[in-house]
Amino acid sequence: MKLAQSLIALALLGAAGMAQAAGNCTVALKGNDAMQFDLKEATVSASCPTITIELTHTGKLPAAAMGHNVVVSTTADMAGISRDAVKAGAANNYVPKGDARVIAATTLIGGGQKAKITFPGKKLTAGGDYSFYCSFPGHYTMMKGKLIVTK
Ligand SMILES: [Cu+2]
Repeated sequence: MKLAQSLIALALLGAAGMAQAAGNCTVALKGNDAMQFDLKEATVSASCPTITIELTHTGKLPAAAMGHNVVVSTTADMAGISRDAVKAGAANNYVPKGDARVIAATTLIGGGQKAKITFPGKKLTAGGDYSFYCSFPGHYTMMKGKLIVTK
């Protein structure tokens, strides 16, 4: 009995240690037909080897009418990228091509679809001012959140 308890305690300690070492490396985000994300902020760690952002469109409208993506950039670059995104058009998922300001961006999806993007944590700096947002024309003013970056 005592041995079993010790083993469980050890297992729990091990799991907690691993979770801490991995940091917060995944963000799961939902977008809907009312032009809303379900999160206003998310936290990731710059020490993550890989950060994953998963977007689920929980609505029913097609991408042409209510398309959503997730773009990550500094908050300062958000408005400029969103402006250029309109010019890039749907064929480019409303993401300016080869734009160094874009840290990460998913494809554009419609209702019932999912998109996922991964990028190295080292592309972010702990304590920096970052945002995630949808760059579909007219969406970023409502569909945005703060990306908090820890060490
Ligand atoms: Cu959108």
